[in-house]
Amino acid sequence: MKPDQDSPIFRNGNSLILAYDHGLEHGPSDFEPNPESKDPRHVFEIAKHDAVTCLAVQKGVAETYYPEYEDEVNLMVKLNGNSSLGQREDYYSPKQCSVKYAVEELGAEAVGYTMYAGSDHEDEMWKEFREVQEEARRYGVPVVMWAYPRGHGVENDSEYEGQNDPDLIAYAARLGLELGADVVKCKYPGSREAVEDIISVTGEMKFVMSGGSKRSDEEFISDVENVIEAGGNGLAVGRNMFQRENPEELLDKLEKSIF
Ligand code: FBP
Repeated sequence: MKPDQDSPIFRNGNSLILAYDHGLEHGPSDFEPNPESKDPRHVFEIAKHDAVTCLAVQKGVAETYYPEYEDEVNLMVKLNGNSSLGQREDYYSPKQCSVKYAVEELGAEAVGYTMYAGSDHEDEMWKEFREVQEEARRYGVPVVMWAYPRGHGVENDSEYEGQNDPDLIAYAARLGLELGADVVKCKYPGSREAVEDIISVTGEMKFVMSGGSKRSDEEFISDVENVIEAGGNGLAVGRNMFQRENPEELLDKLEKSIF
């Protein structure tokens, strides 16, 4: 069963996903610009803002902190992830949590899964994603694919400049539609026109922009507005929120732009 548009992670069809899995993906150095963000409660407090349609965290953070916030925050459990410490021949993001555990034990309203298109481990990740997608359908919760073209298949292709190439991002995004994601989250491809090109191949699936490293309010809002004007559906943002001292000001502005 495909989840309906009434899922709480959508508001007027759009989403602002606050992502806070950086302690796993990048390590505590991401918290240094704003040490308050070391404490998950600080980010759960940010997620109470009306503009935030859900907070995406890993299983351990959800287990410990979500019970205090379940009445005020919608939870997305990120099912896989990888640290920057592990050494592999190519990109792979192992799964740590099932959809069943995320929904039944943690109270998730949605699940997220990273897919590295072009990695030597693509087949393995497709298999894991198949299980995630089919289980999510049984529970009626939306599946968000973090869609990144990364790995030997991408780097070795001389036609492509790498993971920021708009054509490659479009291919990774299209995989989301083909494999049954409800939302695809991609790096900003550089312009409104490039977002339009990507969205032209993603059908009914929703498209949200990935926040990326911290930049000024103006630059950030301009990229988000380009995404919305191109027909996109919002963003998944981490560092541009929790590395700021007053993320509420930016959230107030983004609420107007996205919804
Ligand atoms: P940011 O807005 O900080 O980029 O966070 C969004 C996110 O998808 C996080 O969920 C994740 O930790 C991070 O980006 C991964 O980014 P990358 O793999 O590019 O380092």
